[in-house]
Amino acid sequence: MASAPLVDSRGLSSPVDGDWNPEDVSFPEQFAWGAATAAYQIEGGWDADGKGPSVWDTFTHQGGDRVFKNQTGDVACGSYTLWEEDLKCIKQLGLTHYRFSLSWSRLLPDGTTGFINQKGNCSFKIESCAALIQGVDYYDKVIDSLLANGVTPVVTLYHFDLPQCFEDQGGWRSDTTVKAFDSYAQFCFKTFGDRVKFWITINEPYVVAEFGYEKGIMAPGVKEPGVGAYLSAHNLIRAHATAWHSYDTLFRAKQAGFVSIALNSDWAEPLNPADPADQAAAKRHVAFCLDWFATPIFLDGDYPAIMKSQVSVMSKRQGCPASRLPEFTEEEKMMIKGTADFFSLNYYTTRRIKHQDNTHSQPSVTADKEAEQVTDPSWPVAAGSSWLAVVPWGLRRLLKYIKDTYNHPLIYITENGFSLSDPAPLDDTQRWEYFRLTLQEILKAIYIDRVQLKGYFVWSLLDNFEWTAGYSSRFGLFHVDFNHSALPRVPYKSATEYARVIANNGLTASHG
Ligand code: PNW
Repeated sequence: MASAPLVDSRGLSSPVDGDWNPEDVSFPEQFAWGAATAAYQIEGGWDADGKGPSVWDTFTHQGGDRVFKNQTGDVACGSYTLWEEDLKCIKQLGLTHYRFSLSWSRLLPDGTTGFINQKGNCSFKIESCAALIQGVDYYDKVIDSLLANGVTPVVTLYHFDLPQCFEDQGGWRSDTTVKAFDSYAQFCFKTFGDRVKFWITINEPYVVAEFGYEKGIMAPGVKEPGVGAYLSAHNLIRAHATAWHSYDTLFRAKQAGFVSIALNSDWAEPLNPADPADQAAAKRHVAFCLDWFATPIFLDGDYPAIMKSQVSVMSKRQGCPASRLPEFTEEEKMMIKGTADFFSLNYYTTRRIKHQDNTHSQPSVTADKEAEQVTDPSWPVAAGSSWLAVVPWGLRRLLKYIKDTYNHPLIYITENGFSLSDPAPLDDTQRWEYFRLTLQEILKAIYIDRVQLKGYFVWSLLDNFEWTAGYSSRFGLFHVDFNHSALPRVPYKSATEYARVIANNGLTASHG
């Protein structure tokens, strides 16, 4: 069977029939135009006003060259004290939506709601009470000023910064964290849910599990290959579903908001499109990243069949008494199924995948998957991130896959971006070209593939602390001068161009 060509002659766009031109059409009315950030990456003030430590405070303070030049988020963009500067950037872009995350241990320094929240009713350590009040004040200020400026807040409860006290009890490998997350989520719904209507419980559980508890390259730096990622992912799913139910039963009727979980995924193409083994491997690559979380949450409460069989076979071969992939009870499956009110997708890149027999004696998620990534030399790579091959048409294919696999959900792209490397020029013409091609693919997804895509958020509003790459990798629409104590924000050319797209609700001025 002849399949449609993947890309046009330039290699970055997907072709369309006839003379349909994405530059000629508007985005749908009410399309959400956003940018995203995360607390640890921008706030700084790591111990201000009694904030408790998170795993990223611990990880960066331990040094050991796990982060570029042993940099930390202690100061970052200073957003904890410079919120008004961030707001100016948001207004300059004309965003309709702003996605940011709450720092759990800024709001609840010991992670728990053990001391409750009114001033003067503090049964806990005094400095913790101060943190709670000032943490709530800070996020109240952010939320209220967004709303006053007509910008809809989209709030992530958890973006990688687990309170350290929970890590000390096993972190996401422990049921304690699942229960604590639900209390924290309820606290946030109760405190901010009168004004916040879009919630994301957890950002990228895949990244937390795989990089935090298997490879150990991100906080908390746990290296338990073949076990840690599956166990932590299991609890991240349970935590998400539990919090969704809390919203559903305790808050939805009154607050009428929407709750989801942000899932990141690569798109995958077989290295040899004619080879059935590579085709199957490409499917497994997506199964072991997106479907791992999306199948239980959006479909049937359970892991994808291919994941269950792969991990079971590999575990047996390695002499494990049972599969290293945990099982949900029937009750848990019922509880997990259907716990998302929209599909929140973070997309960065596409991979070519070839089948790779597992010959390793050492268990790992990568080995279980029997799929190896191969770099396609024809794809450009974002200057600031070696992992980020720029493949705009991959996003269109991934959106179509989500539509077809997950019952045509409402989708928001809650992160997408391209890094520059430090030092970065303000004239980032090349990067804007990547954004423009991506927006064209989005229009094709909406109007040709009929994907219900409701919004797009650039990662990120500001240059910020890019995890292990520190400040060397710049994803911002606004440049931040980290060597200057005022941390000035200056727009890149991409910011100006993005503002124009938002104002026109389309790629050219004819849509104004
Ligand atoms: C996302 N990968 O993480 C995060 O949500 C952001 O906090 C982060 O700054 C952004 O992407 C850019 O990296 C990812 O290796 C980290 O494939 C790593 C990967 C993907 C996403």
